[in-house]
Amino acid sequence: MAVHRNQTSEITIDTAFLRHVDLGLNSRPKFLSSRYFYDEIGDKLFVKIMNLPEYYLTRAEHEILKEQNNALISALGVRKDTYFELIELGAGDGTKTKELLKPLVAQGFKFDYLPIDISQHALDDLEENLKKEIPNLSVKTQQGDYFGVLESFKNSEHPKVVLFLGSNLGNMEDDEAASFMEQLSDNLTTNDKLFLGLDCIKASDVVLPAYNDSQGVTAAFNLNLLTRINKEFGAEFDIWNFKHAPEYDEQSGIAKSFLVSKKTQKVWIAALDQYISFEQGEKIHTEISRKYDAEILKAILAETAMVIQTKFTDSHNYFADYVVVK
Ligand code: AVI
Repeated sequence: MAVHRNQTSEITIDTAFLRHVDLGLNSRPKFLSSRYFYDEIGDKLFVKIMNLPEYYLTRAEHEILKEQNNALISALGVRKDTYFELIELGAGDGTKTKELLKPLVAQGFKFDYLPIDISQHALDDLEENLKKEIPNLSVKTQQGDYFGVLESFKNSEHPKVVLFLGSNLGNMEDDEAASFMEQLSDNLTTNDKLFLGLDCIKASDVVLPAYNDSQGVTAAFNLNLLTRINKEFGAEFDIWNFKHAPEYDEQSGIAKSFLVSKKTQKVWIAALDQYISFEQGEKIHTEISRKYDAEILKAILAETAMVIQTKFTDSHNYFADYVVVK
């Protein structure tokens, strides 16, 4: 079992994750959340995914930020004589965000860049990199969960621009995305703007390869969830007995990833003191990657006070960045 030691050197396990494994693998159909993809190995695999030829999302959004940054800056309504806070949900490696940060600094806008992430490690790496690349940028990293940190800015008298890039919203079911947006809206005022990056609904022959790349990196990313359960909970998954299987429905724009059991098998999970049985061909649903159009986004925003102000797309119309206001 993975050994996590706390400050008093006791061995700890992630009990929320363990409860989730118990619930998900004892349900019919079985499920596990993609939230748990991102351990140290998962983070590295995701960086590899973003650089894969088939994974068009990152390149398309990068193109929008790079080629249209002046139009973006005016749509965000920021002014050179008014200080603002540029808050990013999820630190990432900053590659795309730099395309916005560089012109803002070069044109003399007054702002602090406040990336929020649960991982202090990710924030430290980003801060170090930004110090080298954009020395005049003021970076104030915020470790914690998004809403905890946003809450602390709620009463700030300065306008805020909140970035939520990379189609991260797409990893939520629609009802979850709607309540996420409601919470976000509650933390924004009419002076604030949300800059939201979403993958567009498009043909299956573009979407599916992005989730089933020829080098097998996405398969390794999905299967790493079982390896993680092995390490953290003393489970005995043989990952060769499972295969990565993505699906995409062009009509709804919903991509889903599954792990499929290649045979009838029982898998021991020590921390649950339990065997989990699998039929041959039985699936574990591990991820949703929803694709959007403006109508779907409007439906998700329906219960919030927010509306779409502007939409930017890349040259292939693969990806869209929306400016959303209250
Ligand atoms: C982080 N998220 C938006 C990615 C996506 O496209 O759903 C995660 C991912 N899963 C497989 N490949 C990439």
